[in-house]
Amino acid sequence: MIRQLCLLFALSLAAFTTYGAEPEMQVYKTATCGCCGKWVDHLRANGFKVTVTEVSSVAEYRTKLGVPNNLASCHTGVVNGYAVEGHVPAREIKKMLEEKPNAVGLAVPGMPVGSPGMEMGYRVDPYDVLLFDKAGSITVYGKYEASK
Ligand SMILES: [Cu+2]
Repeated sequence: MIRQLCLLFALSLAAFTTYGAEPEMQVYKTATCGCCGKWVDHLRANGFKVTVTEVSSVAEYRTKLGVPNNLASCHTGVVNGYAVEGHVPAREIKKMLEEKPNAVGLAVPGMPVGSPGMEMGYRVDPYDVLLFDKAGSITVYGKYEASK
């Protein structure tokens, strides 16, 4: 009986630790980037454990992580080996961590108004969340419509 209880306890503990684990994200941004900080707040509010490194230029980290220049934005991050470029919503990042696609990462190129960290009143510009791979192919992973 004790043995069984111990096993049960060990199993539930294991389930809890894998289930309750927060995804850990490393973010590279410049010190003066306000919208980058707001995006980090968005990630933290959605259960990500974020470590921020302030750098003089994000470009070298972007290149190192394999993000193509035409998908560039203001900050770059890495979570579970995936690159995350720009104002990507937590929803698509979680979807990627769950589905584990064969890809380099996600990007929201530029800085669309209304994306997480880029809020400006009620205005929302349409934008796509893009999944990109090593071979250079890009697919739409999430779609956000403009506000009416
Ligand atoms: Cu930005």
